[in-house]
Amino acid sequence: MKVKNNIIVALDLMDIDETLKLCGKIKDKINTVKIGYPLTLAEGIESISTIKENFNFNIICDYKVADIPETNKKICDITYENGADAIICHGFVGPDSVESCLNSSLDYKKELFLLTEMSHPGALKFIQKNADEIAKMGLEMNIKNFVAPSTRLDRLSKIRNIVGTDANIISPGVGTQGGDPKETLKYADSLIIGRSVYNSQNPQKTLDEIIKSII
Ligand code: NUP
Repeated sequence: MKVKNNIIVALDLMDIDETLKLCGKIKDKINTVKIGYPLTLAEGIESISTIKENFNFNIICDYKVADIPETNKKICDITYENGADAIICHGFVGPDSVESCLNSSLDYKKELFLLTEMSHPGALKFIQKNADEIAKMGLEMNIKNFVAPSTRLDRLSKIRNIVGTDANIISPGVGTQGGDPKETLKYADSLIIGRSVYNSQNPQKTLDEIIKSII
């Protein structure tokens, strides 16, 4: 997946018309978006194909898949069938659950991102303690795509060291959560940016400023 300008916009709006309006404004600056439960639960799984048909963006479905293997397979299969180019799954559930997501991605010739450490403060309590092991597990499973936080550059850097330079890391927490775009791109391949863009009065200008700041 080639991410234009190294920016993935998180479309966490809960209305498809507003989402499409936003996509129209930013379509020349980016080619990859991420949708999650907010839009999917509000507007249905057709949100994926609606965005695809209108803008032909790469679409990452941030469903943080975290169930037993059999259920993970069902979730991933239906998400890829509906047009997702990639899915984000959780790693803390262990190798069998992640393998089920990976096999689904291979069946559909699509991509899978493994979430290692999360970006919010609560991640310190449980997931940070196991994030290195989660990243190592992904590497051993031959997973190529990872998610790691822009809010803790030391941790992002550590996860980069574990997964290696060949891996693709996308990093949330830029902007509203405090992460810095340029610093984050020292370790990550792409930034995930939500509220700073979709809550902006002028999303194009906001993206232009971020793009200028990372060159
Ligand atoms: O660790 C994570 N942190 C995070 O913020 C993993 C994520 N997938 N996200 C998602 O990235 C979050 O659900 C939201 O869609 C986006 C960040 O949005 P914002 O903080 O830029 O608004």
